Amino acid sequence: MVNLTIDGKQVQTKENTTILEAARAAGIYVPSLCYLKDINEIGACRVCVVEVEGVDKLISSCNNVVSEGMVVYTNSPRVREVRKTNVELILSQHDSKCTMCVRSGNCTLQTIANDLDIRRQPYEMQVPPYQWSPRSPLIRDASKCIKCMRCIQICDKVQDLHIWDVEGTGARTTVDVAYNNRIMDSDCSFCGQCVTHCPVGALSERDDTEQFFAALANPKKKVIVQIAPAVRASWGEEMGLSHEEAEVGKIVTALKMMGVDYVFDTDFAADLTIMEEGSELLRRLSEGEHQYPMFTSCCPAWVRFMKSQYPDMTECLSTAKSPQQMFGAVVKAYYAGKLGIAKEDVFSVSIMPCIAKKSENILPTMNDAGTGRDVDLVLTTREFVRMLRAEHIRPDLLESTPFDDPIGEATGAGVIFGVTGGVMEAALRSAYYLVNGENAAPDAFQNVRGQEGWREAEFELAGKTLRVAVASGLGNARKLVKALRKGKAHYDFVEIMACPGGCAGGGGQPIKDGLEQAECRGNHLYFLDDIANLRFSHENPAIQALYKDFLGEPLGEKAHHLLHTDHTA
Ligand code: HC1
Ligand code: SF4
Repeated sequence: MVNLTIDGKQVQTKENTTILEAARAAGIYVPSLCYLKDINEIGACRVCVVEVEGVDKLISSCNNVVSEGMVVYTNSPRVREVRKTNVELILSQHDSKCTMCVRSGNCTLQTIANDLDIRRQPYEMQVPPYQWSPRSPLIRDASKCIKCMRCIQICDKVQDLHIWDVEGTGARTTVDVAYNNRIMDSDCSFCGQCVTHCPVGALSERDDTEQFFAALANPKKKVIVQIAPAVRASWGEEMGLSHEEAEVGKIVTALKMMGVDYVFDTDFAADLTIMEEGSELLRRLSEGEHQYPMFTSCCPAWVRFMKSQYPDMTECLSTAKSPQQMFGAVVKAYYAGKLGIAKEDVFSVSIMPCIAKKSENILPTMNDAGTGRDVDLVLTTREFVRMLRAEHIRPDLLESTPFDDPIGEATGAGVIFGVTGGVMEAALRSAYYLVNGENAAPDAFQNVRGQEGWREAEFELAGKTLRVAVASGLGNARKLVKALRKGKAHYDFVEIMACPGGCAGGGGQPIKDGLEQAECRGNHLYFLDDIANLRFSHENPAIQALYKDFLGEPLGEKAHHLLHTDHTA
């Protein structure tokens, strides 16, 4: 242990602890901007500077460790002055139009500048211009970038994709897509992890809310919205609602108040995915040994990653489309008719915890109902929250409304799609039934739960040992795929989600700078599964009715046409 003094307080901490961590653990808050624990500890912004007795210069506290007898001042007059100057210099290269910024009210730079009582700009302004393709699902505004390097590090260290790099020199240094590439032509998965780890408004999703309001205002359109599993565990965060208060039924009410015609649950389509993917798995297992496992295909960032990094393995992806796309196809090809609407008059919207879904819905193959696009518009959880604000809807005053029939019904198995391991668990529940003709206990497969980035389990199925693995975060996905290619790992079925923690930690989710929320949101989804009336996808009566009335059999001709893709686009 190491003993030191911070702001006159005796502190004891483990060796190699940074001064910043030691101070914060002792209840002394040192502000920081570029710092991200274990990911970005480079002292670039110099907001966390502290004074150490016997050391001439102020030092950054995020990347200097404690030593025995050290005497630290975190807020001395010298520290305050230098910290303020450092922030003023950052602001001199930052477009500080906070009133129009997507992160206003949730921006670490704004908070720090306010806390430091900065009211004027003493330095000459040098703000780089905004130049970016408005078509990209992921937007970078160079005029907001503070060169903290967090996006570079998240993409390198967590997602192992290396999309961003430093560009230019001196005052013109900025961050851009590496090798002068354009984001749309790069291997970016659009997972959005760089967005959720940006402390300011430099990175965001493309804002598509205007298109939503335009569709609502169009009398010819029936607007049908689906809500993804993980959205229900996060949407209330920015509105100050607890998990218990932020019932999914309040989202339904709010959307109806905005003028939406029908609101359905993507969890229904997750149940449908299980029927198709579970059947596909059993068929594959019956074919005997394969070199590689079958991979889940519901995460579009993972599918994009696979296609760009390991194109020779794309055929190992399940052909099942994601629940979002299955839903879009079924709504237009089938339920529009049931509701007495022409499919061309349906405007199909999804609210997703994800940015990559904005690139999935425009793939040319995602047009199985023949209207151009099965899902017309994808909005993130953050965009939904912004729409609530724009409509002046106070969610704390809302009552809950049930999802619309007949495809509002879903099971606990569908809910846990939103957490890492959930797709696997839901699939195993139904695969067991399909093989044995009876259910296992609903929690029989909970060994696949957890936050570890790559985990594995074995289960007995059809008299054989089924080897499964679950990974989240593309860096973990790459490690797993590499192990498979080297013959160091062998599995039958693998679930991969691009974002750490699964969709609960998705790139379109509300941002709490420096705090990872995926585990807490995931636990809420497990809770919702636990209290659900139905916990097996194959027991969903709306799914049974859909097969009986329309689809026929899982993997049958109609299902194949509407619910599957070969991932060639
Ligand atoms: Fe997901 Fe999925 S779970 S991919 O994370 O399979 O985005 O929530 O909607 O499509 O169901 C996301 C979440 C979501 C799909 C489902
Ligand atoms: Fe990297 Fe994901 Fe950001 Fe793309 S969206 S740059 S893959 S972190």
